[in-house]
Amino acid sequence: MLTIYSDAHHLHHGCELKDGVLMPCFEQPGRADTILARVRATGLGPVAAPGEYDSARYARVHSPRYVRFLERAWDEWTASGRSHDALPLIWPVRDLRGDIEPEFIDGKLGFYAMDAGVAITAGTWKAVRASADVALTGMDALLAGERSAFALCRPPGHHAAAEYMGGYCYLNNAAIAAQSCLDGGAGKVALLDVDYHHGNGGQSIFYQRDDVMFLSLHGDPKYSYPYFSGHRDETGAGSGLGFNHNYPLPHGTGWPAYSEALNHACGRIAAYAPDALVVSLGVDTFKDDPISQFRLESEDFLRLGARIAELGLPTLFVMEGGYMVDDIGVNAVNVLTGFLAGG
Ligand code: OKS
Ligand code: ZN
Repeated sequence: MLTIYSDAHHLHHGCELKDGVLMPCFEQPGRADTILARVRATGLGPVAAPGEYDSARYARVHSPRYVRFLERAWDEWTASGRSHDALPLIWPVRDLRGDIEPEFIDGKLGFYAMDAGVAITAGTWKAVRASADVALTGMDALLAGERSAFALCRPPGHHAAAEYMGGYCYLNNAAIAAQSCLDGGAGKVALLDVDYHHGNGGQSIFYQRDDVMFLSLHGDPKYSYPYFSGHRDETGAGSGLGFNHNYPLPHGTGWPAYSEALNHACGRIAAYAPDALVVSLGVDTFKDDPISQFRLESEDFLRLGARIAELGLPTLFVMEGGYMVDDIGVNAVNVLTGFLAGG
């Protein structure tokens, strides 16, 4: 399987507030380095650099003003005299004015964010762009006839919606790739999110559409991030009604219950009969993940990949979450080798 990877992710390494203390993000460069090392050690296949794409490609699923905000945020932050990470710290909740974009950067940060887990640093935009380009390049490989590809994206993307960032995500790499597939001639695409956290960004972007079916297996939002999205009754709206499927699962979920939900989701994908599948691949469902509550074992990731392969679809894997444990490389690549063995 072809892997797309860019070193530019090293330019992004921010801080987050964890339990009231400012510390380096769990979402750190070592994650992608460890996965790449495992791709090489297992001989998964060739590793290629991404092409460069016009930012209009990102604006197929994001608003142009949001893309411009991301591009300029660091310069506006430093122009106002700051030099440490920019973090959003105020949000237009409920009856506040969410309809007027503030002019000062501190206001803009909150306007374009769902939480504070999105540090913007000097290298963030370059890394974010390269990550989206990794996904676009992977999709181009599929459009050129590859059965599968692995977009080793960092930073991740599945919490980012049309006009906001959140949860370590800035541009929604998987959604950008799914849209690119449609723009390249596909009629229908399925987006399956197996990260521990609900893929609220992909859900939001495609909620009213029937040309992308969105499905997510995740920790129940009653007690898992992102808390305000991912319930079972979120099934789409307008012509998208019936094309959004959430599988919230309880703390402690292991392979038996997980695979039952996965089988159900795969059944829905098969009935939808898409031209291609994009998988938001998070491996924070692992038993030892430091911020998640499922109990998948390393071997279960082989089974996960094999089940996805049974769909027989051209498949792009887009890297999302999974945190700094030595096993992150083994677990991510197990999904891919399981897919290759199963398909
Ligand atoms: C704020 C950021 C919390 C983000 C947690 C979820 C990240 C993730 N401290 N999403 O898939 O893995
Ligand atoms: Zn996650």
